[in-house]
Amino acid sequence: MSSGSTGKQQRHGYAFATQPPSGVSAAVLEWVAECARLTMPDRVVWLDGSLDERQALFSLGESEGIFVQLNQKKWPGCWYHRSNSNDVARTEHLTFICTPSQDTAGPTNNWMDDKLAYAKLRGLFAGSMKGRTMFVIPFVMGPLGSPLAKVGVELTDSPYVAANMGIMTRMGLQAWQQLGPAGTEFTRCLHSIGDVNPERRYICHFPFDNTIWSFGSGYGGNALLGKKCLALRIASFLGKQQNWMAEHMLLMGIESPSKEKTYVAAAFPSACGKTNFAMLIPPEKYKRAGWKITTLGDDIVWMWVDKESGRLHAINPETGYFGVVPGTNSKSNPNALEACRSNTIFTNVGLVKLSDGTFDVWWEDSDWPAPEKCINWEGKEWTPAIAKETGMKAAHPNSRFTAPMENNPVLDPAARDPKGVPVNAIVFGGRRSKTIPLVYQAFNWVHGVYVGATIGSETTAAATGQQGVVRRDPMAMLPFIGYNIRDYLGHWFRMRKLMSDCPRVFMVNWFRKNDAGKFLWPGFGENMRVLKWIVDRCHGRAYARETTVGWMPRPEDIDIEGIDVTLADIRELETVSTDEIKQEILLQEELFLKIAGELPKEMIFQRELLITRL
Ligand code: GTP
Ligand code: SPV
Ligand code: MN
Repeated sequence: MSSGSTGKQQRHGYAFATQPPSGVSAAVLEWVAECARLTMPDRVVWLDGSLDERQALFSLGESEGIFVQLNQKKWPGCWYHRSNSNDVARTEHLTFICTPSQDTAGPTNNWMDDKLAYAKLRGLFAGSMKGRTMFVIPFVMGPLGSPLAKVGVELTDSPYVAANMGIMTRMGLQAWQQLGPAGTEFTRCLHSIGDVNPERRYICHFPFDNTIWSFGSGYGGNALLGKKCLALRIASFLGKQQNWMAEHMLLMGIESPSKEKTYVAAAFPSACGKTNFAMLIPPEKYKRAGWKITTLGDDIVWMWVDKESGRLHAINPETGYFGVVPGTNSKSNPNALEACRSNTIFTNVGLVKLSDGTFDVWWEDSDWPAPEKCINWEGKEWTPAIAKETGMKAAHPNSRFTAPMENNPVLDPAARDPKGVPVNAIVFGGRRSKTIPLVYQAFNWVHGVYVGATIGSETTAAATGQQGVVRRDPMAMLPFIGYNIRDYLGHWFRMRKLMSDCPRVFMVNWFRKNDAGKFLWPGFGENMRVLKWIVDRCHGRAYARETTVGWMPRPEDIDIEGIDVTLADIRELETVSTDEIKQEILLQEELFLKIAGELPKEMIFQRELLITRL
């Protein structure tokens, strides 16, 4: 390792710090030294989170061929990255919870004995950073000063990961301050891109050691360790012990014409509409009436019971959006598009060379006409003709933008408030072409937990594997629960006892199709019409009828003025077929059998009640 006499490493005129700043705790120094001895980087660089440094990370990445600068007139501060084509989604089969006992991980997680996992990964990490730079990335998840804010340190050999962490987390010197000069409580995140070989790819979590080791992938959820690994898997494990919750949810504010504010947290599985819902623009008529939607977060919430009010409060631990690109346009999600206008990283979209030699990006269903040609996510030449002939995509269906939340024109004023916001409603949802109605409300919290626990959803491109098959995805957390699902569900039931007033619970499905395979509901901004019913229910205003699955609006309770949806469509969308629900209960067995013998009794009661109602 060369530190240089000045403690700085020159890179394109910028000097990265090669010595730790003052105030870094001994525990951090020791751990970084230990990891450096294992991975043997040529140099260790201590990131401070400054803007100049971010620029230097991009320049360094550019010289390594992993970043391409986009046309700065059209895309100020924006960069393009293409990952290895075998490394474009989360790999759930290579993701492990590593503990002494398999029971801690439970039946839905891949488990590895912790000692074996350390031994195996030590072998992979040994010398893996030779000839490379190790970046020390200090970061905080959660607003500084929040009771739940957590410090993490990620060591990585990827400038792409470092630049992303700078957008997605509170990265930099403030993390050392939050930890304190004697601090020992931080999540130890070790990452190396290795040789990006799926055969040598492991994403390992050691919840008892507050440690994450990830090897062989540079893709988002596998490599930005503050996100799914820390803020969901490790955090859910901690939350169970400390009476709080880490959930795969968006968080949004709804202001009514009378300035009443309602906060909704919603759990939809990956690539099922969280980012879109969190940023929705109400239809013209609602805007005119004074309805406003604001975003607090689009992927993760941490929730705890506020001592004073006895209500559930929530924060978004992140500071950016790692969002699905294809389909993002000025009609579907103008706010997301606006958020991507500057200081954004585009990963695995099409790269277009302009006539002046600068670069643009393109993706399917964007606002811009298709280019004559571009380089697609696999690095191959793409043309509209090739696309037509072979079905080749310019952008990978799971291509992503990394955009700072500051760029969101409808960022909620409380988005950085350490006290969080009180949650009025929890909304569950899935991608279901049949069976599940547009919206219903659970009878109470316990029923709501059953509804969330039995979510089924058609799989998407966000994870590798077969797509479009219905799988159970409890609370949209199946890939992210950091411990035994039995205890996770028990925790949800138990949380009710800690609250004096609890959020109302709903289920939605934007994806129901008719027999011709066409979506019955227009979705996106028009989801406001469903949201209004939810908000009104929260405040005891809207009408609902009791059905076998829960409280439902009458068809006339969903406003369809100004959209191409008829009352008959709404009836179809809200149809609950006894036969289909029976089928659904049978499908739930897939989950129940896994937890057999240990299923929280509330789950069994709720299923019995549902069967009785049928
Ligand atoms: P992750 O970032 O993977 O957790 O996903 P997400 O839940 O934030 O999903 P996102 O909002 O990015 O939506 C993914 C895809 O779902 C989009 O590309 C849209 O095509 C589709 N989608 C989102 N909202 C709607 C909707 O209301 N109706 C329909 N039909 N499709 C939607
Ligand atoms: C998801 O897959 O749910 C995402 C993207 O939000 S990733 O960060 O890759 O997990
Ligand atoms: Mn997600």
